[in-house]
Amino acid sequence: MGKPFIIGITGGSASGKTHFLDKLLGALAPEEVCLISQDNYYKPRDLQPLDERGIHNFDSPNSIDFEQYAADIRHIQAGKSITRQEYTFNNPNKQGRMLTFNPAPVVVVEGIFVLYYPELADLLDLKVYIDAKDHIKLRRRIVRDKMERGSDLDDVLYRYEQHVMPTYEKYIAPFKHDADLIVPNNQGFERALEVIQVFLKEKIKSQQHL
Ligand code: UZR
Ligand code: MG
Repeated sequence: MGKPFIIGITGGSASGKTHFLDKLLGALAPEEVCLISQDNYYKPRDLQPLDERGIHNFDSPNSIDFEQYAADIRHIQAGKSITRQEYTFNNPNKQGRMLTFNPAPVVVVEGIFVLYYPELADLLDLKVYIDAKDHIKLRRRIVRDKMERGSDLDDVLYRYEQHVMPTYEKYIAPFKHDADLIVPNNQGFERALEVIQVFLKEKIKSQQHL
């Protein structure tokens, strides 16, 4: 197998990164693609930064073990498998499963800081930024945090105003200009998704001839 093609997906929280990836991966065979999500590189909770009220700030770039993340991506790039313990969102007492990632012709690297850290950004062959209006992200975030992550509204709004937005303005939005493609996702991303799918399928095909 030749060198994998590494695609990075970033954008603000609740911009639709995970949803975009679900669709993208759904169009490829499991052995054709490997997703290494930044979510699994949160540091253990006792090492994550706290804000002035003593609340975990998951949106600080320091909450991520980006060195291990970059090292693991390089491993995959070199054709080796990696294992990583799954990060259990908002459930510190639950032990995450051990996950194994195998090399594949397409490797997807996804998370809010993948363009911010040069160690990560430099590994990417294509950088995609998913963009949505702030009020749409907030709406999605309220719904998601309630449904999937079990938070109450005060908690969601506190985090959004104190952590999510400041991080977005400082560490995410300025890097939009480093992206190769910006995908608007206020209503949907169907056509952009199709373009990227076709492109990746071509990449996979050309890898098979190496
Ligand atoms: P996306 N996050 C949690 O809710 N719990 C954790 O243990 C770790 C992270 C959230 C984090 C961030 N913020 O905004 C979001 N908070 O996950 C990033 N609060 O994920 O890009 O899918 O929105
Ligand atoms: Mg996500």
